[in-house]
Amino acid sequence: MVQLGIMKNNILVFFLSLLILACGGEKEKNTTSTPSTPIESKIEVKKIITPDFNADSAYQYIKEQVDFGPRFPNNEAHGKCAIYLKNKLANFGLDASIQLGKATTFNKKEITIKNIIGEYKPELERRILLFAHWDTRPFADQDTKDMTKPILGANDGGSGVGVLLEVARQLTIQNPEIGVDIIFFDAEDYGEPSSGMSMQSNPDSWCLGSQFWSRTPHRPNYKAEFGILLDMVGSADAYFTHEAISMTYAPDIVRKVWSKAAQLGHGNHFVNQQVGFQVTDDHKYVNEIANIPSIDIIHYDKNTGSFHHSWHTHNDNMDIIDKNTLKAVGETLLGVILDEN
Ligand code: AHN
Ligand code: ZN
Repeated sequence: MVQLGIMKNNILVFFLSLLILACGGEKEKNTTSTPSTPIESKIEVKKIITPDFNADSAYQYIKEQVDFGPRFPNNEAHGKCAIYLKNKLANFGLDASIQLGKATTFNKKEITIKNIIGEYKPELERRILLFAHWDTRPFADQDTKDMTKPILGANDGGSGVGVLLEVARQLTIQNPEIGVDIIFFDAEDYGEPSSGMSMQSNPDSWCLGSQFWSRTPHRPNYKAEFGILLDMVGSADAYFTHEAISMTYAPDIVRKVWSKAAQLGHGNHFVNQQVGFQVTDDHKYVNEIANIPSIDIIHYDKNTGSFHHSWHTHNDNMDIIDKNTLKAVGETLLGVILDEN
């Protein structure tokens, strides 16, 4: 009996040992016998995530601006829209303020500048600056009729702001750990009309709000790692090329933004092409006076070598705004910000 007991035990030990060996063998196989496993695990596989950006919201924010009517310095709609924009930024959880300034236009009008500022995570040192102008042109000098009447500026004024408002909303939802400042510059579009052969008689008559802010930023010694300007980013099939001032001051940022766009499938809008197109726009002053390397995402028309055909005409209304373009720009911008996170 005793012997049988021992035998039974021996058999049990034997089978147990087999089991342990089998399991151990399996384990070893997993860790050492397939040499490709540890090497593979060292390769960082970066998933390309398409950030949430709601083009319907951006479209709605453009429409709400346009519904005020033409919005140029000193007019009533301009005052109302300034409050609307500040409240939007505040409601999305940003620290919102209006910077006031004075300027004289090319035609000797004294205007009050209202730059609208939203600070996301103002306590963080590392910051990105996003900007667009929010004022609209007080005349339609590129039109053939009603040239002295102001335009609605759905694309030129409304579109960049609409996209940035939706970016602001998404920031507070997606909560990246990087500071972002959103500035809507005033009085960009009060510049002297070009006459005759000269394309630009007085470049410094444009961009009065960004010139003012660049000399006296909302915080003394304000710094951002880089800046991105949106201008006329709402038309169907918008075509963005490497603008020349952007390439002079911030070529790395141009490459960063255009490659993010390509990664997200928006290479049809963000085209890797430099066409000698140089635009006196808000980024010029942010680069040259505030010393923040900044780029301009601005529509370029291949056929005319100018802007969208609705530019500074009464055709610049909601009819030309396209949600696909808003989505392409918004996703790209958010993608760039989240990569800095
Ligand atoms: C000039 O025509 C000097 N600058 C074009 C910048 C602009 C006007 N963007 C929108 N409207
Ligand atoms: Zn304009």
